[in-house]
Amino acid sequence: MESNVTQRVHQALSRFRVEIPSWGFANTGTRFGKFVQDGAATTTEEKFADAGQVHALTGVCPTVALHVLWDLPQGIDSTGEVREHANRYGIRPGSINPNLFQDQIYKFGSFGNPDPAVRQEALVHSRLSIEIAKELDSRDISFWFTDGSNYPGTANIRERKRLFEDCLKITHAELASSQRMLIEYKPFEPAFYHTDIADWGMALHFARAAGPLARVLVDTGHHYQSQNIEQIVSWLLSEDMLGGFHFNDRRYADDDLTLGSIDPYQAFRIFHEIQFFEWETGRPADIAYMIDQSHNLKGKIDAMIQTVNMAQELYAKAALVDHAALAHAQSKSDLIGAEACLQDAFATDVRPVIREWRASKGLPQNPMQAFRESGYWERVSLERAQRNRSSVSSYA
Ligand code: PSV
Ligand code: MN
Repeated sequence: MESNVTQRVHQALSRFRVEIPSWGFANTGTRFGKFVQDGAATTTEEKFADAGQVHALTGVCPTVALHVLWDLPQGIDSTGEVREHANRYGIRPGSINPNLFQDQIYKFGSFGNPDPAVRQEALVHSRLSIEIAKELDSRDISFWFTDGSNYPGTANIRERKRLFEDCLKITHAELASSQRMLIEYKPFEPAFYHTDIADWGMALHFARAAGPLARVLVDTGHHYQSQNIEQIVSWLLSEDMLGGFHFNDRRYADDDLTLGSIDPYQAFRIFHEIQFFEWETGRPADIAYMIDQSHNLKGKIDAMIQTVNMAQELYAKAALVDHAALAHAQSKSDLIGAEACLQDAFATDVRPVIREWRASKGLPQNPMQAFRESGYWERVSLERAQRNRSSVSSYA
């Protein structure tokens, strides 16, 4: 491999870190049922143990995203245990995700609910989530709202927008100056007529209304078919408002498929826009890269390792774009030349250099194989099988 390629890939991999979600290790399913896995994590400790495996083998996932209700059921009182798990399994708590959708009171929304008592509850939970983040030294509190409505005319859309602005401002005031509020958008599901934060423009508006520490979070699965996500990313970067990503792939809606499994060129183009921005401005983009996938059919740890591999490959390929040549071709409207800069980089097989980089860091060259040979999954499957099998749920 050309030494320039080796050097660029090594530099790219050395700065690339990606957070993995605790919920990716637990049994989840579709609304039609769950296919339980004997080895799925059944406790927060087991989620840390599994996430720790992924980090130990890949070396690039030092943090795990936590969902407050799912991972810290006792709120602040759970933080002591979480810290112990972090020390024991070698992976730190990452973004804290408030849960403003699961409780029965949120049937008609949280921050957008017309009932002030429900909004108050949502504010209390948000404050608690920020406290938890402070306690765990987590920088990002990542807000995703299911708020919306299912039928025309049933919600006052303008009034709800105002309520959101108020609640986000109040919540933002609780942040320490070292923290950030990330606001995630999603076009639909679970609401099917209108969603209060349905797209990046709405998220950007709310982030600006909330205060200076708020940024937009882009979940790659949360777009309509064929939407140009890299353009959204470029716009947010140029406004200094891109806070982070939830990576996954999709074919139809928010399918939570493995990153790059359907359209690897899409994720490559996103990484390219970010690295091109960094080259042009001379400053690193302050972005939290996170995975948001929860696999029902693939082995959970396998799927996470596969995703991390893919993220590294696509990030490394994007680092091979010749930025100077691209800028020149763009300025001359040399379409073939400009497009070739992306295509050549994307076509480069970076896998041998990635293996070399891993070896240079004392990591297994093939983390998937190392995991499969470790016997970890077989061991935890035996330990956890009974608990998992008794948790099967259905609509009946
Ligand atoms: C919603 O679809 C979402 O993308 C949010 O980020 C949630 O926190 C996550 O999935 C898990 O349900
Ligand atoms: Mn998400």
